[in-house]
Amino acid sequence: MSHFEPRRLPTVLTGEELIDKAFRRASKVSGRNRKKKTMDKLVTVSNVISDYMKRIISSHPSYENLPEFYRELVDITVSIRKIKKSLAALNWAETAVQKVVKKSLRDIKKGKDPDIVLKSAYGRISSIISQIDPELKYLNEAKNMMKSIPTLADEPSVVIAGYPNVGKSSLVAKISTVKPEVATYPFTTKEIYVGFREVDSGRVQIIDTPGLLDRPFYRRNKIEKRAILCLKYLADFIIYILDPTETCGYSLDEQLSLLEEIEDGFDAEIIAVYSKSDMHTIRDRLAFSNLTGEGIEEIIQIIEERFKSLKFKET
Ligand SMILES: Nc1nc2c(ncn2[C@@H]2O[C@H](COP(=O)(O)OP(=O)(O)OP(=O)(O)O)[C@@H](O)[C@H]2O)c(=O)[nH]1
Ligand SMILES: [Mg+2]
Repeated sequence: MSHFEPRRLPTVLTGEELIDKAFRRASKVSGRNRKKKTMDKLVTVSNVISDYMKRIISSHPSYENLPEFYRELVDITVSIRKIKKSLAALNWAETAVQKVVKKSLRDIKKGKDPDIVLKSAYGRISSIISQIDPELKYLNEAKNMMKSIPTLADEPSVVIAGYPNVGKSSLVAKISTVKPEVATYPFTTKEIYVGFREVDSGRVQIIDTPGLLDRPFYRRNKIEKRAILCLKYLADFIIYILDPTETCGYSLDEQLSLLEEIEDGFDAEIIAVYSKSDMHTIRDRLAFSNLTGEGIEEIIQIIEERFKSLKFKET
């Protein structure tokens, strides 16, 4: 799907930490000639800051070129506009520091007192870096928030969807490699979890999504929007889980109404199944239980069948 790995974004230092790092490195510069030594110090500070800014800037993808799924998912999680503004500020600071250093080197060459030039350069560099401290902090926050964004492979995908608390994550844990958290309250799953399953014809992605309520898109919270993006962009096949016991906290009618909307609103083929079959005897659809294991093999069979004909990429 893309090589964007939000998990790999580096930690971003605060302004103070970055200044410390640069000045500490410069303090290690040795030499007998005071003029030469001071110039080396300045070059070191400039290099440390330049390298650092470039590393942070290049760790971010070009957001316009990301696949739509990622772009929308990133924008739900953080603000792409704010990230871009922050990166532009880092770029500005990098250039500004370089200018200060170049000017200082010229001044020393011209015969100004190296100690005085160095002191004034350090002051100006500190002030430039403190100016972008809010941007550095935002980029670090963004990095932490983006940790939850999964890296998806361009592979056939089954999306598990349904109302909150109906047993989606429990099923995903049973039939795939990922073990999302399971709990007795709704909206336990807030992010997208990606597990895999080997089928005869290759590997299928099994995607656990946050619970959805039956309401218009504009009223949905961030958590629900993540599920919608999976249905819209990733699903080759949707398994929609209905909890007829209503112990999830929502009526079967509400759950059926959302099912209809998903059937109308998305292209992917969809199958609806009943969960918690250990608690009821309704069998007008396939019913499964994560507790007794009833119906689980059938669900796996359905996935096998569905993906038999799909072309798998060579890996
Ligand atoms: N009796 C019974 N309880 C189940 C079954 N599957 C899940 N549960 C219970 O239902 C509750 C919700 O399970 P989850 O797997 O977290 O449900 P979810 O749909 O992922 O919930 P959200 O992430 O909040 O949307 C938990 O208390 C589970 O133990 C089942 O087959 N039978
Ligand atoms: Mg869940």
